[in-house]
Amino acid sequence: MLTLKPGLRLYKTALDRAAQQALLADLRDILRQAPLFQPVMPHSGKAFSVRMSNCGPLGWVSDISGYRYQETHPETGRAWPPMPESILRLWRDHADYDGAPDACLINFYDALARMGPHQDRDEISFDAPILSVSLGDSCRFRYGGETRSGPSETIRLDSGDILVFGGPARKMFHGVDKILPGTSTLLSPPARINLTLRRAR
Ligand code: MD3
Ligand code: FE
Repeated sequence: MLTLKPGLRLYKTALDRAAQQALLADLRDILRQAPLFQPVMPHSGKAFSVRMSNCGPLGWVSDISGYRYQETHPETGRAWPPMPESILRLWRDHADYDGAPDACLINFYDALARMGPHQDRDEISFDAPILSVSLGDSCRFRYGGETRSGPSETIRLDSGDILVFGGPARKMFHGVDKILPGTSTLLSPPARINLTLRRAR
């Protein structure tokens, strides 16, 4: 475990190849029931380059009217699939927090997808950490301080890495600058999947 900043912990290759494949099998099951959707930005309606789905009691969605957590898939109208034990275990083993996550956002990146710098502030409380799991292609991940344009650093995230953002790191700006296409053979065709486990309520 590496502490990158106060509250920001990196567990390099927390999942070995077999664990990554087992988690991926669970995700394929989830995505059959809750297909990836393409969120759009509030107000502008401009599409995200990242496609998304969720599992757990609550899922994060974005549409023309805003960002929010909701209990159902925006297109099928069905409840999100439950969080599998494989995901709950990652939280228990790394989050250092009493209480289970109630939302797991699944972000799917093709070679050209990115996520601009932002803060995660749609959760009711900031006392719980956010845990992120990377699968598939590596990316250049940017994280910084309290402002969008303030000083920032980049690290490469590889398949199987886990990041935990708690305490003073919970409100930091962060984003995905670039996918490094073809750096992993886990997914075919090559892509990156990121899971973020949260307590939304
Ligand atoms: C730092 N996802 O879904 S994960 C997101 O790789 C998001 O898909 C990126 O940012 C991705 O909101 C980055 C790392 C991450 C997630 C949540 C955070 C970093 C964070 C919350 C607070 C601070
Ligand atoms: Fe985020």
